[in-house]
Amino acid sequence: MSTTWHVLGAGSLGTLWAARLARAGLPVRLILRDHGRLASYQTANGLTLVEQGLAHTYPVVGETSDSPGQIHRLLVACKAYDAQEAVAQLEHRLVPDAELILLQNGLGSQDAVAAQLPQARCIFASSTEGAFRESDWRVVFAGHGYTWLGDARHPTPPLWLDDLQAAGIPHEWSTDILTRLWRKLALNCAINPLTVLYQCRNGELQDHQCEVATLCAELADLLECCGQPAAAEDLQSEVERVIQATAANYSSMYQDVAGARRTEISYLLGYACQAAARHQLSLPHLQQLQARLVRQLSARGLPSD
Ligand code: NAD
Ligand code: KPL
Repeated sequence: MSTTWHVLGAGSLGTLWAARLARAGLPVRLILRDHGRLASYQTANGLTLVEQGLAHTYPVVGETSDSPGQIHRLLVACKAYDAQEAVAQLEHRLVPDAELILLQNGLGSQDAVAAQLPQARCIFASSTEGAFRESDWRVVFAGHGYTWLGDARHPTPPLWLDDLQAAGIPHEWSTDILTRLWRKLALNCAINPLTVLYQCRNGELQDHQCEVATLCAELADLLECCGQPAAAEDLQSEVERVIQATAANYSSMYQDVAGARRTEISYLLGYACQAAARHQLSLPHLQQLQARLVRQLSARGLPSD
């Protein structure tokens, strides 16, 4: 009998994973915020995933953090700023050697969760898949991609990667997951804040090439200083390539701001600036960028952390 996949957070990525695991006949349970959300979910008859215009509903069982039953495997699919508290609410149900898969973007939240649960195995993930919530309990699979998973402390891949294979979740076990997360953080820092400040699509950053190049140079210095030279390699050319390849898109941070949602700034630019300060590295443009972004978020009445 397969171990149950508990999925914490019924948002875009949580639904995308839960629906595909359930479709493959694997045992999945969805953990919702509270009894109100659970009651709402129960009237919907399951999670709906829309793929290439076709909608399918999967009757995944819902529960809340105070439901009974131990948790052996937990997919944490909430935003970085919610991860620590969401996991804390479940601590009493986690077996000592539980496995957690942390899907958060940026850096900082993963270490915080791992420190909270020293006996658990925390697997960090970095995903290029894209999904968005069309309405409650209904998610659109918007962009095919890949998920890299890794554990900096134990390089042995877990056996349950077979479940991901069976569920058709494209993935790869990575022995350098921190490098991947740092690289993605650097890309996000070079692109996302500028799209908010200039209120533009990614492609319009081609009109701000000098500013992008200056940020990339500072980010590369930071990566080197943080012991991540591989993440610094050809950073500027990759940023330029991503800007071109995603020219018509709005960045995830732009979309959060446009939707008046909290951003993950503290786990992206905030994390980068703090790491620079720890290393006494002066990165004036990155720091200025953070100050401008914080001002912009505050002016819009959004949290700046
Ligand atoms: P989301 O906001 O759509 O979903 C998060 C869900 O977690 C929400 O439904 C929220 O209610 C729930 N949640 C928060 N606290 C909870 C708690 N205590 N108990 C139960 N549920 C709780 O977020 P998302 O877009 O799925 O993003 C999740 C993470 O994945 C983020 O770090 C994001 O940057 C990253 N990511 C997202 C995408 C994407 O396409 N959506 C792609 C790559 C990476
Ligand atoms: O990941 C991204 C995002 O929008 O968050 C890209 C497309 C790489 C832009 O930084």
